[in-house]
Amino acid sequence: MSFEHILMTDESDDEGEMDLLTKTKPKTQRPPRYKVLLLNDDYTPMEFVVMVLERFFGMTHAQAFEIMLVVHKKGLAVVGVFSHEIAETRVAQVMDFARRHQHPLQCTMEKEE
Ligand code: TYC
Repeated sequence: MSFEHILMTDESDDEGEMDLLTKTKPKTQRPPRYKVLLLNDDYTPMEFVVMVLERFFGMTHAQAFEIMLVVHKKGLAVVGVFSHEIAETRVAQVMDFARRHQHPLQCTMEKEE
């Protein structure tokens, strides 16, 4: 558990001075999120990448085409942000699908922040 230190004035002090107290407040931990990244290469057909984005990331054809072009032009793009388990599954699904079709398409995950 992490704690947040808060500076407070002590009102029990009748001298009218500002005494600084430190309080600890339990901070709720949010589960970490993971970015799933798709990487460009020179060989995977554009239409295959579009199909991957539709099939595994629930994108429409138009959304998938747009993101595919971002990857093609910029080298990579974040295609979704998920829990560790979901991100791992999506990466495995993409890598397996690409391998079975003998395309060198690469998909990875990285912790957010
Ligand atoms: N650069 C590929 C081509 O010109 C297309 C491509 C796009 C490949 C996105 C991978 O993640 C990728 N055929």
